[in-house]
Amino acid sequence: MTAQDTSAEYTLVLIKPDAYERGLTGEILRRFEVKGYRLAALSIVHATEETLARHYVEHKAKHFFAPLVEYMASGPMVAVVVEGNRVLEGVRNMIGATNPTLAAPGSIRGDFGRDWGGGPIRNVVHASDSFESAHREIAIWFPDFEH
Ligand code: IDP
Ligand code: MG
Repeated sequence: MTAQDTSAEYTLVLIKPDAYERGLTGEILRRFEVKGYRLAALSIVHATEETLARHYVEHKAKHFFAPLVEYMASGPMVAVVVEGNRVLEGVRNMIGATNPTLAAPGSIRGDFGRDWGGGPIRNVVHASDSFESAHREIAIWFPDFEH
């Protein structure tokens, strides 16, 4: 918890393999820091398909599940826990819409993502969408992190 925060709230962000490969990690983390959030945990990880299947369990039945897991396992990425009051809402707002072609300019996906045709949507980052998913996802990527 930072000095100005009245309660700790955490979200899980993944800087997806294409963004890590393109060298966007520093720029994306900088945006969270200048917004005023704190980076509470950080790790570079090449995820297994098993871990990704746990992470994306809600999408298991979707047509894009297998290509999504394959894309996310295609190279190393950065996992981050971001902290601050209303950080879940704030970070979802900062990353923008799922489809990077439609994500608003100024958002992370809007500024750094685009459509590459076919396959899974490569949209630069993941962020938890609720308190419950943040709790579950942080436990997957940072099992020792107390939250
Ligand atoms: P989110 O990342 O904005 O929360 P979700 O609906 O949870 O979006 O989807 C998880 C991820 O699956 C997306 O970020 C994107 O990479 C991929 N994805 C979502 N919908 C589609 C689709 O219709 N086709 C291909 N890939 C998709
Ligand atoms: Mg989601």
